[in-house]
Amino acid sequence: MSRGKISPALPTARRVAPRRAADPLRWWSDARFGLFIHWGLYAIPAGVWRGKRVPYIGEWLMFREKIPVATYAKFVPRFHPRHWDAAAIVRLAREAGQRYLVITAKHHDGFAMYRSASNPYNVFDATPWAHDPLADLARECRRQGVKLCFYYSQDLDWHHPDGAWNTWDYDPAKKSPARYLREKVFPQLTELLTNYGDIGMIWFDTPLTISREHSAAIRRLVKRLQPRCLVSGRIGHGLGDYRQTRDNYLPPGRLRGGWETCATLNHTWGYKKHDHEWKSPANLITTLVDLASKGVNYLLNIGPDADGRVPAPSAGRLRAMGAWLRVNGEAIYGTEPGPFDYEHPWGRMTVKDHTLYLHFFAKPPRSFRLHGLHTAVRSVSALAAPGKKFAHLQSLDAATGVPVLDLDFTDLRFIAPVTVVALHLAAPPVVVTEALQQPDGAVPLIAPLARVGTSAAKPGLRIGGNGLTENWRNTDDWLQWRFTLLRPGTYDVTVVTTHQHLEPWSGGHTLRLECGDKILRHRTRNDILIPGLRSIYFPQLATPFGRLTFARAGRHTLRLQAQRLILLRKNITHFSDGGIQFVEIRLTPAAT
Ligand code: JFZ
Repeated sequence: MSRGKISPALPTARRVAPRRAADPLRWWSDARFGLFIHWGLYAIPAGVWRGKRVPYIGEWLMFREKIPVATYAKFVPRFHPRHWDAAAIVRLAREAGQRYLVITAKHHDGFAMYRSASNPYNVFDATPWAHDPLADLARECRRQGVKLCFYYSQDLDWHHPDGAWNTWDYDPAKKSPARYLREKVFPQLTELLTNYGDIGMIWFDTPLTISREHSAAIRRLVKRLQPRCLVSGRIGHGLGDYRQTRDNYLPPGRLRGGWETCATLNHTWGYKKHDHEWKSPANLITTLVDLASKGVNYLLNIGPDADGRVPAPSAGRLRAMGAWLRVNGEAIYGTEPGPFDYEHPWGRMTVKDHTLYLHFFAKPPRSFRLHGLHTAVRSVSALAAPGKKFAHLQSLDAATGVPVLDLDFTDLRFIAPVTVVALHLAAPPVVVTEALQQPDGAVPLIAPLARVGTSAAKPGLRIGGNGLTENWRNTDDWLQWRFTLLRPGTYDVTVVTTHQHLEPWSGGHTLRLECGDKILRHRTRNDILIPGLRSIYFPQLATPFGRLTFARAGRHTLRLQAQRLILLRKNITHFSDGGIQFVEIRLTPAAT
């Protein structure tokens, strides 16, 4: 048990949200892990067009090459997947530990992968296969106990004259979104929500031109036909039942509310015959843990080929994830995110009732220490060997009152890629909620832990739901942190910024950092990449800011403000506002 008095200045909180049985998201958040399937005509070209390999995601071929509708439709008579096996695909999802499945019923190319009575441009009526794969999946999902969900592109449609973004066949001035909804979207959603039994969710996508009114009308239709069917965040205008991050995005810390990251096993959603850059099973399992620790679902994709076959590397990786989940699944399914807002250098945490799970990404030291947990620990054991108990001791840091937990992992057997240790607590975890110095000396000052301030009437800068700063485009606003140091000394200061790897980096801004009587100024830069899971698609870019020396342990305040901004029009995209995409400030003990 803890000894001595806890410093009253340290903000603490019980970080486990009470689970409401009536929560419509409950089946989905408990599932944590789903299978995404992108399958359509684009599997025929498979990432090759006019003899050349295309560099972008395979299902965007028609748009990127501006292929006329009449030309693209020539794929239709060639679609005859002899190896399609719905039972095997649902079985693969189960073997992987994926408890819901989302398949493309209609992607942006406008081709329906099911028998659509309202539109003849569909797999049953237009191809020689003359078969409804979604009917197969509905049967198999019911039989095997996997939740069936449909992806539907409600805005972009490069086939229908009124769909968004085909401006090479059709005059944009003549497009009528209302007619598109009336002629295609509403009838097809009605078919999907009437003819295939209970549907767990409609996974809408890419709401780039749709009005709020139309997003709302679509939501009303879904809820009228199947009130329990969830609506994904990409229906647009904040009308989803949960929110989605950018593709393949890993947030810097714990997110609030329902969130999902959809991700690829290689670098494409639709099948590309030349994309062999498969992520490793270790990367995938670590990503699953990372996302679960932040309260984020992981929707991991396969792209069957034109014959309906699942690429062997995809299946192998999913099965490896399932093998890990068969041992450690209790630390993923039905869990809450970890109690701390920030990541830990050794791994991640999840919570279920009175159990705090420590997910180690590498063998922990024999003497392992955790800062900030108030709740009494009853016992400690590894999920892979529950009979073996590990010694533990709780105390308070004399200088700051921060609760400290020491664990003796002398005999812990580390099983790659992630070994899970369960802390059985006396109650749900209560932790210090402010940024705390970690036992390795680092202090993680991530954006969500900051208070936003301004010298203007009101700030423009805000902390996005995905944990990054948004609209940081002025010099009036600032971020301010309170944090606790257990060890005085000199620390290297690093500012971390990011961007989506296919979009321009908005950098070169001059930032001003103030802590005590010290002021540091530097221009953000993009030549120092911090390695790690997040950097694959969202490069984590380090800007060294110099050093800070702290004469005393205890609580400190640090402020970060833009002093000079470089705002370029080219940095404003559909997904980025061109401002500072700030991730965190890292304080790390300076090498003496
Ligand atoms: C969309 C599709 O365009 C793509 O083909 C695939 O289906 C993917 C899962 O979803 O791509 C997006 C949509 C939204 C964002 C990024 C990619 N976003 O909000 O950053």
